[in-house]
Amino acid sequence: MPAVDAQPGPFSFDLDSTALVVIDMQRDFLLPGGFGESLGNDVSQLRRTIEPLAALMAAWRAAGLPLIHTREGHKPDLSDCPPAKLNRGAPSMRIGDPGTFGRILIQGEYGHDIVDELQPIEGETVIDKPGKGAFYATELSDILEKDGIKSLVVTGVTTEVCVHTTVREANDRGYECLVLADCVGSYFPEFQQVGLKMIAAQGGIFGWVAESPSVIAAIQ
Ligand code: TIU
Repeated sequence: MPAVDAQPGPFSFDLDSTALVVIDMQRDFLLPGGFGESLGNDVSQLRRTIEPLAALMAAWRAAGLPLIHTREGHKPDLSDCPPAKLNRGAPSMRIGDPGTFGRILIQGEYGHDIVDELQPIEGETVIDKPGKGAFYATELSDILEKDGIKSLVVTGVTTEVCVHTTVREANDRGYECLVLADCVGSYFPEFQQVGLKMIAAQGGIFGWVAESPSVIAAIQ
């Protein structure tokens, strides 16, 4: 059973029951000129994850292990977007409004899809989720159960929002979660730092934290 150096201690996982989850690496969040940047966010804080994540995904695929992508977004008629979410933010910069890369966070739009460098390949699961967490109103739980998955290696954006919501719930559902510091990103450096600390504090209160090169070494 491979083990990697992690906080608060070694993370052991079984190759037969571990999935890599790549959360919301979408153009709307990551591309210069996109929705995220138009809200005043520094997208370079997220873009630093693309290169290490591409290397990790290549190694994960070479090892023949399951890879799950998620995308945050909504149906074109917004029927799956609660008013509490829709009415957030400056008018004209809300979900469904026209943005640089199509209607903001709407399924089928260019901006809603995953960045070119990290596009899914045939056979990989893509979960479209209306919430921050990857379990709410999605088929993720059924897929993990069907495939006998017990551990998750979690990557993507943003650390304190969709990554945290997903990992917290995965932990409650009984999954052991390893979050990779170099493959998760926040627009806010202080949230990145404290967001990672929160996971591994108190003896790993809801997960473990490591760096991707140690996972790549463990699966080769
Ligand atoms: N994917 C994800 O984290 N969605 C967000 O809206 N994150 C922000 O930090 N805004």
